[in-house]
This record gives sequence, C-alpha cells and structure tokens, in this order.
Amino acid sequence: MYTLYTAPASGNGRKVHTFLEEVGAQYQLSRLDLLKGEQKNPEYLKLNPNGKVPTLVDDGFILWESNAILLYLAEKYPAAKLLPTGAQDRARVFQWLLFEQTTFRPPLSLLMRQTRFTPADQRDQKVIDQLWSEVRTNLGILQSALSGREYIGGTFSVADIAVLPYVYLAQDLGTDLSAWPSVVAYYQRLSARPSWQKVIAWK
Ligand SMILES: N[C@@H](CCC(=O)N[C@@H](CS)C(=O)NCC(=O)O)C(=O)O
Repeated sequence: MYTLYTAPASGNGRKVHTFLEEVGAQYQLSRLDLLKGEQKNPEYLKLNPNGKVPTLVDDGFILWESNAILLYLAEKYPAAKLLPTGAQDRARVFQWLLFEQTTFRPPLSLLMRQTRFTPADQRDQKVIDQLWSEVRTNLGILQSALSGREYIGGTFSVADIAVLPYVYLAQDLGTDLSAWPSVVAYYQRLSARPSWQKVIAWK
C-alpha cells in the first residue's frame, strides 16, 4: 500500500495520483493544506526536507520529486508500458519530463501565484506579460511535437502524465488553446481518461 502526501490542487501531486489510478495500485492519500503551510510542518519535513508535495511512501521507502516518483513507479509496473524500453524512446520521455519541470510548468505556476494569490494592487503586469509569452512559446513547442502523433513520447507514457496537469492549468488560467489545435486534441484525449477524471474530482 502506497501513501501519497499531496494536496488536491497540486499539479505535481496530480501526476502521481494519476499514475496510481492508471495502474490500479492500492494507495491512500494524505492531504496537506498548502495554504496553511502544512508542507513545512516538522513531521512532514522528515519525509520531504524540501517542504513540498508530492511525497510517496512505499512500504518505508520515501521518495519525493514528482517526476522521480513517476519513473520509480513506471519501473515497478512494466506491464503498464508507461516508460519505453528502447534507449531513444526512453530518452525522448526523459526529455519531456525535464521540459515539463524546467520550462513548461514554471511560468504557469508563477502566473497562478500572480493572478490568484497576489493582491491586485501588488501584481506586476510586466512580469505577468512575460510569463504569458513564455506559456505561448511552450504551447507552440507542444503543438509542433504533437503534429502527427497522439502522445508526446509516441505512445502514452509518464511524459503525458507529467504534462497533463499543466495543460489543464494553462486552460484553467484562461488560455484559449484553440491557437494550438494539436494541443487541444491532446488535452481532450488525456483528460477523458478515467484516471484523470478521478484525480480532478478529488477536492
Ligand atoms: N519539483 C517538485 C516541485 C514540487 C512543488 O513545487 N510542489 C508545490 C505544489 S505543486 C508545493 O508543494 N508548493 C508549496 C510550497 O512550495 O511551499 C516536484 O516535481 O515534486
């Protein structure tokens, strides 16, 4: 039985939650309230000194960093084929996992902070404009990658599970995705999966 420490609105937490649903794993959720700062409680910091969600505990084995957790779980469930075995296909999945963490997610998370958690009179419009510009560039990169393919790694993989919460966030923040039709089709394909439907319903 896995324990996943997470928060309902956490994109990184949603990735791991989605994976566990995809493979039908036995798991329990341990909810943290990020607005109350529960991720910085001393007890939680013993599990994850970085003070962020998600953290996975697997029979005493503790792991944090969402994409490391996805890779760990993908190795544990080879039958699910969520991590390709060929060197090049696997490297392509790693590429998108890194793109998601280093490039795709950051401007979206910062935009969420600016537009939802920063009082209107303290928002920096120049910063917001720059972040939107980065989001549009990144959606263009996804659009090119998805032309002629259903999933960014070729077949459905942990890369899609990692990217999905942030396409969702882009849309949730008000992005009109219609300028990137392959991204729209991709998002519809992924978000229709029962795993994501269950994850998104957890509030
Ligand atoms: N690179 C980390 C990022 C984790 C992260 O930033 N989590 C956010 C929620 S999506 C969080 O816990 N924020 C609260 C905080 O930073 O105090 C991962 O992928 O797990």
